[in-house]
Amino acid sequence: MFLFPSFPVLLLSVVTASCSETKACEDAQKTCSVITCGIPVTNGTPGRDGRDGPKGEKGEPGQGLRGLQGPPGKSGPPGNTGAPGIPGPRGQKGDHGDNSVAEAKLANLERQLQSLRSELDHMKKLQAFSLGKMSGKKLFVTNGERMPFSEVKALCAGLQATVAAPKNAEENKAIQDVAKDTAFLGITDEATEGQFMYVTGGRLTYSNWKKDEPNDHGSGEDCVILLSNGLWNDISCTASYIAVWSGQTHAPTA
Ligand code: MAN
Ligand code: CA
Ligand code: CA
Repeated sequence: MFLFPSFPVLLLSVVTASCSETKACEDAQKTCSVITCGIPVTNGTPGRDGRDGPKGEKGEPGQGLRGLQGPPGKSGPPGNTGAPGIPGPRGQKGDHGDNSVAEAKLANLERQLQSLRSELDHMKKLQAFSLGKMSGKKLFVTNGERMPFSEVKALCAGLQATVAAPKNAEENKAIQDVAKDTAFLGITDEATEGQFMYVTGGRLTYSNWKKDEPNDHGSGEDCVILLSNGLWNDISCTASYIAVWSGQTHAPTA
């Protein structure tokens, strides 16, 4: 509302209206010294529109009909992994596995082994008694067969025994009595000629050579025999003599 072009007109119209009575006019004169009461005039033409006022507050929701629901939106990204659930209930007891069957068989085998060990110990004592030959802890045994030295070794290995080898006069006599004939001893000089060793290892600690023996006669004599008189002679390993071995007092436990 621009007052400038018609300012005097407006002032006149306002004041004119309020000065319809003398008292009011006088009051107006106290505050508006510039204005003088005058003759009433007709209203001027309305001024131009003023500037837009400030934005009003948001209105209440409308009362119109709600539109149809739109299609579902796209799926959102996956959420984070949730916490583990509580453990499930305990399952029923399973069947006996093969392990228990194997364990039962093993326990049975161990009982049988124990029984066999006891029986073997008993038989060894009986044999020792029947032979009447015991020299210390060694028990000399023979099957009375003659064979080359290689077979004597193989037989003894199969029996987890060692070829008889006397370590003293007492053992020499024990072997002599068991064999009843010329027998191989577990002694050779196959490794180094002239240096007789036990087949189990080690240099001789006892010997009972016949006079002029060992002589490595002929093409070579690397084995040793116990003659029926108890003396020793070196002889060819391919010749055949009685096999005598010494077993252990107890069977190995493992
Ligand atoms: C004789 C001696 C022994 C030798 C045998 C071989 O008895 O020479 O030393 O071992 O023959 O048969
Ligand atoms: Ca020899
Ligand atoms: Ca000889």
